[in-house]
Amino acid sequence: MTTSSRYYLFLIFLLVFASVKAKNIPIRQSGLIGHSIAEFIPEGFDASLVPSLMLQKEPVIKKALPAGWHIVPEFSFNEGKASAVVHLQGDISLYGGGEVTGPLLRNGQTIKLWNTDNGAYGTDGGKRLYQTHPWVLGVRKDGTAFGILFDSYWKAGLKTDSKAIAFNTEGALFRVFVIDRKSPQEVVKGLAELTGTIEMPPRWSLGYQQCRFSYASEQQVKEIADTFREKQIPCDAIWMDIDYMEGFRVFTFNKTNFPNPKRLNNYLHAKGFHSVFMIDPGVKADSTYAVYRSGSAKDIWVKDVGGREYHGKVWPGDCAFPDFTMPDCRDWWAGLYKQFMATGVDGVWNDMNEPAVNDEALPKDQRLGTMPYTNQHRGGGSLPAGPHLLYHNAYGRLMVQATRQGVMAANPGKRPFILTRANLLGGQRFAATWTGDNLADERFMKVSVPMCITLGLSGQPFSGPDIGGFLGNTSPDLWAKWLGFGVFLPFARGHACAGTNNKEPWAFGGAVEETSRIAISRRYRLLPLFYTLFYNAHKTGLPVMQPSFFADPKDLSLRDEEQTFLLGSNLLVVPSFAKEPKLPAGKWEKISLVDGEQSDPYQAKLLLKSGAIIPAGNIIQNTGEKSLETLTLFVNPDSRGNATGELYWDSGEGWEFNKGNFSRLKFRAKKSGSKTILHVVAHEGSYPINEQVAHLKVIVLKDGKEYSETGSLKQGVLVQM
Ligand code: MIG
Repeated sequence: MTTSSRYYLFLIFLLVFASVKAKNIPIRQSGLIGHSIAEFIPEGFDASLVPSLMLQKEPVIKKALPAGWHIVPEFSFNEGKASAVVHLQGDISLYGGGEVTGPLLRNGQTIKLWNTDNGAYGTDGGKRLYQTHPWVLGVRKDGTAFGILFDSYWKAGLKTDSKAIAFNTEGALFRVFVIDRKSPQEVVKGLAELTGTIEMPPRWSLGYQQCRFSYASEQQVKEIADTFREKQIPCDAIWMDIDYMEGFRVFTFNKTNFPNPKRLNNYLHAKGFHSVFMIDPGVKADSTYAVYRSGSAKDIWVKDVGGREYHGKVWPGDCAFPDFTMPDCRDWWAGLYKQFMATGVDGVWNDMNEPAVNDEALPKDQRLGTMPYTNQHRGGGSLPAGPHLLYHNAYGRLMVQATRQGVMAANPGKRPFILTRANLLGGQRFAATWTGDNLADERFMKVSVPMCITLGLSGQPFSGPDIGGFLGNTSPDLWAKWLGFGVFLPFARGHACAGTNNKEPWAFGGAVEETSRIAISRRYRLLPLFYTLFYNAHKTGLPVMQPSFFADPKDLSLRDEEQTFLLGSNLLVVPSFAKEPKLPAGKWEKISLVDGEQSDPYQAKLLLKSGAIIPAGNIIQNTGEKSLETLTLFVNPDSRGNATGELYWDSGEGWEFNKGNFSRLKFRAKKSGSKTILHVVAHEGSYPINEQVAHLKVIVLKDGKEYSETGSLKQGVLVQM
C-alpha cells in the first residue's frame, strides 16, 4: 500500500468513526517529565501520525502530577481534526507564538500556523508568516508564569483570548506540554529544556551584516567591502543573494559575474569580512545540471499524489524539491556543501523553504503558494511517511537540519552560521532567522521590536528584521531611526529588495552616514555584552533580547510595553521613535558608548539597571580585531553601592570552548567610603583573557555622572567618586 492510500484510509476511518460534533477525548496519561514540566497524552494518540520534531529528545514521565496542578488541556477530536483548549483563570498576560506580527501582548490574537511566503505582511497581525511556533507563554498577576507547547505541526490555528488558549489542528491527536514556574524567565528556560538551545554562533555573525538582493558581481561586492573600510564603518559580512548563481541553480556560481568565488572569498577574508551565500530548496529540473542529476539518481525528490516527481515553479523555473524527511536526502543535501564551502564560503542563507512555490498561473482560488497538500513525503528513521499537509510546517526545519549537517561536515573545526526564513519551534538548534520581506515603512520598523522579542520568548534568540525595510524605497530618516536601535537587535543586517534604492549606511547622505557609523560602532562596543548574552542563550535558553516586563514581572504596567526592550536583563534599549515608553522602576543610568551619540537624535538611549555591571570593548572595524584591548565595565551601583556582572569570552570560532578553553569572569563592585572598588571575583575556564585585556577601565555611573578609572584585571580598579 502506498503512503497516500494509507493516509486516505486513515482519513476515511476517521470520517466514519468520528461523531458529528466535536468529541471530547480523555487524557490517557499525564505526569511530570522535568522540574514543573508536565506532559499530557490524549487517548488515541499515535506518535506515527504526529511525529515530534520540536522536542530535542523524547521525554519520559518520571512522576505523577503534583496535587493542585491546575493547567490541564482538554482534548477534542472532530472529523479527523484534533484540538486542545486550555482554560484560563484570572487575568493572564499572554505572549509567544513565535514569528507573529501585531502586539507583543497576545491576548485576543489568532494566528494561522502554515508557513507562508507572505511579503509586506502587514503589522497588525492575522497574516500567515514563515514559521510555526505552537507555544504560548502566560504571565499571572503575581509574576508567576506558565507555558504551553502544543506538539503538533499539522496545519493549525492558535487563538489566545482572555478566557482560553485554543489550538485547532487539521491533523491527528497530539501531546501537550505545560510548564508552570515562578517566573516567565524560568518558563522560557523550561522551553529550552524541551526544545534545546542555539549552538554557540561564530563571533563574526554578531557583527553588522550587509546584504542586498543582489550585489550583482564580484567587483561590486569588493567595492561594497572596500567602502566600509574606507569610511570606517564597522562590518563583518557581505551577503550574496540569488544572483550569484548560474541561472538560479543552487550550488553553482555565475560564470560571468562570480567566476571565481574562491578569489572573492579570499579578498573578503583578507579585509576582515566573512561571506554568506544563499541556497534555496528548489533544484532546477534540468537533466544537464549535476545537482539535479545526483538528486534524481538518489531518488530523493518529493513525489506528487500519483507517485510522480513533483515539480513546482521557483526562481529557476520548474524545480524538484528535496524530500528532507528522508535521512538519505538529508545526507545527500549535506554532501553538496562540501565543495561549496571549499570555496571559502562562511555562512549559508536558506530562503524560500516554506517551501514557496509560484503558482500564479493557476486560477486564484486554486493557488496555494506552496506544493499540493497531497504531495508525498517518504520519511525514514524516526519519521513516518506522510502527506505535505503533515510535513509542510517542518520542511524548512528539516532543510536547515540537513544544511547544518553539511556545513559542519565541510568545516568540522568551525561553528556553522545558517540563516533560515522558514522554521519550526525548536529549529533554533539549527539556524538563526530574520523576519522576512518587511516594508520600508515606520509601522514595520516599530513592529520589528515585538516580533523579535516574541521570537526570543518562543525559543529563537537569534533574530532580526531587514533593517531599513526590504520592500520599497527607504528614506534617510527611516534608515537612521531603524538603524539607531536595529544595531541592538540580536541579528543586525541591512537588506534591500531588487529595484529599491541603495541602502548601504553611506547611501543616505553625509549626516545619516555619520549616524550610521555611530550606531554600528555602538554595537561593536557592546560586542563583549552580546557575546556573553549569546553564550547564556546557548547554555540556558534565556533570550538575548528580552521584553521590558522581564525587569519586573510583577509590574503590570510593563506587560504591554513593546517599544523598548532589554539586552539580557541589565541594559534597556529605548529606540528614538519610542513615545512615552513605560520604564521599569528603579534607578536606571544612561550609558554612552561612542563620541557624537549624545547629540544625535536617531541613536537609541541605553539605560543600565541599578546593581548591574556590563562589559564593553573597543570600537573595532570587524570582530576579528582586538575587541578587549581596553575592557570597559559600566557600573551602576545599587542604593548600597553594590553591583555585579559578567563577561564570557573565547576565541570566537571553533569548539575549543567546549573543552574549557573559554573565560568567564564575574565582577563585583562595592562601596568603600567615597570610593567604588571593582574586583574580578570568579574566573572560570582556561582561555588566556589576560593577554587580551591590556587595560581595564571602570566607569561608575551615579545620578547621571560618570566617574572612571583605569587599572588591570588582576588588581581590580578603585574609582574615586
Ligand atoms: O522571491 O532571494 O525573503 O530576503 O532577497 C524573493 C531574493 C526571494 C526572498 C527573501 C529575500 C531575498 C529574496 N527572496
